[in-house]
Amino acid sequence: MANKIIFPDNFVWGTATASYQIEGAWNKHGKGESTWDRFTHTPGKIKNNDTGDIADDHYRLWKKDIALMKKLGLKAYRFSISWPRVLPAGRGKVNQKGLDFYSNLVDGLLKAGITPFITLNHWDLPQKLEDEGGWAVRSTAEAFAQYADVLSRTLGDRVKNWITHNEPAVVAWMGYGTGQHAPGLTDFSISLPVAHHLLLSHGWAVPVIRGNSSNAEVGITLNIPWAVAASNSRADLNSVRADEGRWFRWFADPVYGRGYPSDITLDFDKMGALPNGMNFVQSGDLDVIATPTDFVGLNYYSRHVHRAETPNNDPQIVFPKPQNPEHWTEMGWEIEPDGLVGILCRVYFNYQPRKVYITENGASYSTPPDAKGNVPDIHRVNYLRTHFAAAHRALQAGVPLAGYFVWSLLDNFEWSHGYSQRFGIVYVDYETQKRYVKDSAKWYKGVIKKNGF
Ligand code: IFM
Repeated sequence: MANKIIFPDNFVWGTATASYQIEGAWNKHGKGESTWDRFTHTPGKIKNNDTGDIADDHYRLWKKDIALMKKLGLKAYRFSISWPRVLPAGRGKVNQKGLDFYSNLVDGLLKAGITPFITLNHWDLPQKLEDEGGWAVRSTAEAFAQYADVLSRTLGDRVKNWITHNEPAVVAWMGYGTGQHAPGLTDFSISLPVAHHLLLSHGWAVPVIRGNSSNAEVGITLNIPWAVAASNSRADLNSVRADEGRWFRWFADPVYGRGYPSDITLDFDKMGALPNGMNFVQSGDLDVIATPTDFVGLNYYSRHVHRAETPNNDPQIVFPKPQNPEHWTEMGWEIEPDGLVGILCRVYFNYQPRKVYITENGASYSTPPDAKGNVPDIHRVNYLRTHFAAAHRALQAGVPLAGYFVWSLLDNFEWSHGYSQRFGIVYVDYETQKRYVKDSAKWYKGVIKKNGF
């Protein structure tokens, strides 16, 4: 029999969600329009033209969802705030009903014994701010600091764990560079100031939150794949360097006081993304961005194998056709638990964050409920088991891993894939909004209870 894997006392076992992916109520009770509302309401942007207008109807069903979390024994819940629900114009007048929603949610969680972890920006920027230039302009970073102030002043007495941004790389590169995400722009020369203003706003928000919330811990969540080369050829190795540099180091290096990585600056320059150099970086900005944080959140899902097949050796990830659901999730993402050990060790030993959380990890499988209402999502159980074991190996190697948030509590709106991908440990019937606890959730409940498996 395999040895038991037991996690440290007080290990934080949670699940994560994001406002636009679950809340619905896109125009209720004074909420302003977000960039994701605008994007999904534009035909042709999202698979099946799905929108988050209703999503999991969590705005209405939040009490039931907390009861569900309590039943699963979750210790913590990571959720994000819809900025335009609280500040419809992005700054200025507060929408009290929107703020009350989150205040009640926090009270409900605390009453259920669940620790709230708030993410301030999980991508749904107020459209009003986008109309003024979005993340490409510095004033949006200033507005973010005001938004952080409103939230931490109101909830900071009860919420002690704050994440400024979720995966800023995705906003910058996919929202403004490739256009697969809102606001759907396709200009890398805009992406670079976008990335900078996201990071700057993070740096400005950290002391604001600390000032409003005594003993608060503040961090940022970055996405990081396990990038490996298909061969030892210079081109393949270069592809790994360029891709992980663009997706991870471009954000982690400045947050940890190293400034922007020069090799990637060169890459951006070569691709014409820096027509005016780095003129969006003002004096003192890099010090602001490097404001010390309490933790880093890492989102890990998959391994990326790089083969530089394109004529100009652009970073290229090889995605062979998914064959076996034990090796590939339905997103077509390759499963590699060892990659989790790899990224945790790499980030900790390289950047020395005070603490690390896995703020997202999970798998998309569409397993439906059977006639009895059970959801036998065995592949997700295997995915989680092997990744939890990997996280434990990283702990043994000395990584100060403090918690693990499974993505996601509920099946939800998976961005450009609409509702076609299901990441939840709880199945959602979108017609009836009925929730079905999947086998993975039942298994996870046991892990939390035993603090291991
Ligand atoms: O659903 C997303 C989440 O919003 C951000 N990280 C990756 C998840 C799965 O694609």
